[in-house]
Amino acid sequence: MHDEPALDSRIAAAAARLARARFVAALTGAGVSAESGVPTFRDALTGLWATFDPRELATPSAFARNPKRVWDWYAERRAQVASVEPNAAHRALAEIERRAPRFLLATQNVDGLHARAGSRALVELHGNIARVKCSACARIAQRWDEALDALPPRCARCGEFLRPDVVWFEELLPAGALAAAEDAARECDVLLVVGTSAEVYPAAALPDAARAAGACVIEVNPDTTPLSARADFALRGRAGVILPALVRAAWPDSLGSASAVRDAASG
Ligand code: BV8
Ligand code: ZN
Repeated sequence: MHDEPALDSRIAAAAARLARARFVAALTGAGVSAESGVPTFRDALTGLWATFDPRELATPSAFARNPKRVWDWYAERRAQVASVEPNAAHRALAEIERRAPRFLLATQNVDGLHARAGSRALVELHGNIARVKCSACARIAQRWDEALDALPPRCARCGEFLRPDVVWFEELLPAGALAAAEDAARECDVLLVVGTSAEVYPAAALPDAARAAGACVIEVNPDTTPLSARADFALRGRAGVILPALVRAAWPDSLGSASAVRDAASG
């Protein structure tokens, strides 16, 4: 599968660190969902969104300027996320959670695919696209799947617009999630950094916090990122291929599990 011997031996060396780790943490970005068919942030927006930079749409000011446009963008993303399945990378991270003595997964993704793959020790740093909350009183409304006449709908309590329960640029992350991710970065033995361009803060500061605390940083990404030169292992390839290979190398008996066999087969 991996014709570069170098990559196999680096996977084996990284897997050895993973197998003996007391506490494994992971930070994921849009790249981990790419093989499920969810476009990453850097993949140019398509269709009627092609003219927008996602960072333009994911801001409080964009919502204030044109709530319907922002709501429509999220409604389209929500429909897409609901139509796809977790992939081998999501499943491998759920397997690592089962194997490691202690584990925490911090994701920047709002697609909910990690939870659907079975991850439980999980914090969503940027919220979740399946939840809706009031833009004023923050009451969670869970109404997005109803046929909605006026878009966006209004809060039953205060009448203000509802919005996706995600963190927009210039908004603070959920304090608990960020604190849990920062603690894990400081205390873990191994930090897996998977499918992120490591450019959006404060999430992008977690790998250096882990390195500073002596953790082994393993990056999985087909491309180089600002972090690659500082990672202990920069494993070049798609997460849906590299992560199952890491699991098999770290826990050879995991080969027994059905998902590992299926992943091996899917290659
Ligand atoms: C805040 C939710 C206080 C919404 C998102 C310090 C320095 C500079 C700037 C700042 C700073 N601190 C704060 C800022 C400002 C800003 C920021 O970081 N700006 C950046 C652009 C420079 N941060 C904020 O605003 C944060 N809030 O700081 O509040 C404050 C208050 C007022 C004023 C200032 C500060 C809030 C940030 C959160 C924003 N919300 N998402 C939604 O999803 O709609 S961010 C969103 O973009 C994602 O969640 C993610 O975080 C980011 C996209 O990055 P990635 O996930 O990494 O995806 P990307 O497409 O970029 O890359 C994909 C990668 O996958 C690539 O590397 C590719 O090679 C790889 N890949 C592709 N295929 C695969 C693969 N890898 C593996 N396998 C594959 N198959
Ligand atoms: Zn309200």
